[in-house]
Amino acid sequence: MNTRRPLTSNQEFDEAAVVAVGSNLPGRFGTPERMVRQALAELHRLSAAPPLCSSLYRTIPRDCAPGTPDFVNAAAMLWPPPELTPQSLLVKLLEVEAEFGRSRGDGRNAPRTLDLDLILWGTRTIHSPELQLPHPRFAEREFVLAPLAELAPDWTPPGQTSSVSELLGALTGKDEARRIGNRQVVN
Ligand code: PH2
Ligand code: MG
Ligand code: MG
Repeated sequence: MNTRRPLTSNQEFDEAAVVAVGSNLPGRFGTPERMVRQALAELHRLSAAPPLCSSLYRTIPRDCAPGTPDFVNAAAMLWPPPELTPQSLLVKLLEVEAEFGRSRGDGRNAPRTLDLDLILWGTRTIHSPELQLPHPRFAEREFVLAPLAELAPDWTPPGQTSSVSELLGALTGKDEARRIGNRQVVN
């Protein structure tokens, strides 16, 4: 069972890292849906408290070549242990991608077995070539906001003046993300 409740206090958000999870190629654990479920379970290792995991969504590819398969997307909130920095968490996410058979060099936004993007970490702001926090485009992406709105609807992330659910509401009508599964059981 996922024992954490949806977050309500900003103090909790301040310590939470948001990881956007995506897959649109089958891999060693099966379909993209199974890849995402397995990845959510794997993220447990990178959190000092049980992660909060969203439902899974089937989403229309954004900024991808014509014919790109639909994605399965989800979001997880982690409470990284104190020894992890944003950079070292990013390295660990890339390691998990590699374990899940992610190949790089297939071109921009090519189909992938697993994509783990560090989107937000509390109020932290980072602008380095390898990592930008908050992720510069997360507020335009239904495939990120729809799952995140399940976990932290009332959070106003750094750099925004609207809550996650308001940001999502500003995008609705495009119908790009459809929920396909229940919230992940992680414990
Ligand atoms: N990821 C991208 C580009 N486009 N579209 C959807 N629907 N889902 C994604 O995860 C996604 C995308 C780059 O990583
Ligand atoms: Mg991505
Ligand atoms: Mg990525």
